[in-house]
Amino acid sequence: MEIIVATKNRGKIREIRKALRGLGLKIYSLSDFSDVPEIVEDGKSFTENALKKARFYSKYFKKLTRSTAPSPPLEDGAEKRRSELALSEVEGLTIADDSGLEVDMLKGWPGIYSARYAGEGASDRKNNQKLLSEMEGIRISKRGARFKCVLAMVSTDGREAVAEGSCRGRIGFREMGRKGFGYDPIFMLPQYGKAMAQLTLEEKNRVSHRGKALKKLRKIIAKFYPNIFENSPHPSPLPSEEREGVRGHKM
Ligand code: ITT
Repeated sequence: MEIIVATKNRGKIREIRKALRGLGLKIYSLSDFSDVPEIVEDGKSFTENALKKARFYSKYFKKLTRSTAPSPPLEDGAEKRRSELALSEVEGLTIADDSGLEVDMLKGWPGIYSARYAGEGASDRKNNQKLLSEMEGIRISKRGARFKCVLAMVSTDGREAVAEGSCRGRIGFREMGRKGFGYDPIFMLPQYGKAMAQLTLEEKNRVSHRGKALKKLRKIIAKFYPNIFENSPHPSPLPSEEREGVRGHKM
């Protein structure tokens, strides 16, 4: 089965691919396709934005697969991938992630504006530096923050679900580590004595907001499509009696 992860954020894609490994899914991201339209993230919450992205791209790819279905496969690159999708799409899922950092001292800011905290198109570095300077002089006990992630899932047959995860930590005093992305270098995990950017991908997925949401998402996928787990070499995350079809699911 095909899954489209509706993001171009390479950090998110890496973590999502890792967490959904072993289900026999073909995972594409928006970077695999050319000329994909952008959407405005104008929702008032992570959930609104995640659902908006998932619904929009689900519709977009459904239309695309229909319109490209009669054409033969092309040579290579994105166009070929589009054709592959058109040829094999029987059922499929679009997943979108909206996430961000909520800082206690800043009353939950930057929250849904995390990607553009230091301005439209700002780099991770710029966002981190802005936050560090905003937090200058604030003592450690007042530097609490949490990452939040909402994953929205829309299937081609119209079913929808959302899964959430959060992770508490503290804003550090300087950038540490080179792994991960976004605010990871300044997000400290007291239980590890490390910044998120110092964790391996496996460690991050175990404790992070996205990792927790993805764990719930695997269970929702198992309920939506019990067959993919039966065909997979890895065991289903749910006992068989729990594997029933669900509609409009929230975890
Ligand atoms: P898409 O909308 O294409 O998915 P984006 O990067 O614009 O990509 P968001 O609108 O969800 O994604 O913004 C999320 C921002 O929050 C992201 O750019 C990071 O700065 C931050 N963020 C989210 N998850 C993070 C994580 O696991 N580690 C560090 N920063 C994270």
